[in-house]
Amino acid sequence: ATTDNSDEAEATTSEKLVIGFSQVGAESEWRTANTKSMQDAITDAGHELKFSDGQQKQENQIKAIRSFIAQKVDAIVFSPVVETGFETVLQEAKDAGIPVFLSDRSVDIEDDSLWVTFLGSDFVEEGRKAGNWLVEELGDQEDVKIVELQGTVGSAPAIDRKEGFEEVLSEHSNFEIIKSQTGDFTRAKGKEVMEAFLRSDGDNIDVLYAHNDDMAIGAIQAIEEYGLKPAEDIVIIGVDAVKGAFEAMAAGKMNVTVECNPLFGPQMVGLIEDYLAGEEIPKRVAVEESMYTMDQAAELLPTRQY
Ligand code: GYE
Repeated sequence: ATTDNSDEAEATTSEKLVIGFSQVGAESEWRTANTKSMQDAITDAGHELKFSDGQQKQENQIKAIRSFIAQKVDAIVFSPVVETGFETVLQEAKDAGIPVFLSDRSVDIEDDSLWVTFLGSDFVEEGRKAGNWLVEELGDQEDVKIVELQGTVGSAPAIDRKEGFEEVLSEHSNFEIIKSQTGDFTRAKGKEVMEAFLRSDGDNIDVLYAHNDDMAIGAIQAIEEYGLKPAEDIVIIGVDAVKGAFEAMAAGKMNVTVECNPLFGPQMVGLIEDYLAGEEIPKRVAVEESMYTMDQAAELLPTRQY
């Protein structure tokens, strides 16, 4: 009977599950693609989805998880807007015997028994990729002045993308980050903060490092309105590799984007099914991704899925 494990697993996984998904919000193209990927994967697998959009607010996410617990869902997929402050509610889920699967963003919590696994990208590595590209590109230029548009304050991707980027630049004294502020991962905020950067530092800015493409795209608008040429007067680096970035690159307005793949819904559903079928799954699962430049944009644009 012990060798018959696979049959048993199949019998268990073909069961219809009720899955609660507490999503961050709808702040970016990346997020929209991620939501769709997760929704499709859950319903295509024949499971029932209970979806909650947190509107980038921690308290909404805590409420959503409590409601999933009250509804006795089989599993919770949770994409935490910020890293800290979720201990209590995750303990409540654990006490109720409901497994929590961290999706996209991780938490900064000592007790890692409060969640089953974290499936997401390596944001520090994305920051390093952005930094390494810049060093390759402008490494021999003197006195390179960078402005940084950070993601949501306290979120894993904002903290880690800053860290990875700074780690690389710290070894090159010709680079200086002269301004760094949050644009909350949205186009509107990216534009607004870039306008402020331009007002104070105008023609001194050589490079924009934006923690996501949406903020970069908002900033491109601000740069054009200010009368400068994005990608020429100011080098523009984004993260995500969403369609909007490929369009901007194909139009010669953005230099590079580091890929952060949001299409891991099927991978997540696989992990949930495996876990509930009694399989052991790793604590950390990575999403695969790459990096794209302006000269590749026109060719790759039609094939981009998000
Ligand atoms: O880069 C950004 C989104 O957590 C990886 O959140 C995600 C980030 C993504 O708003 O566009």
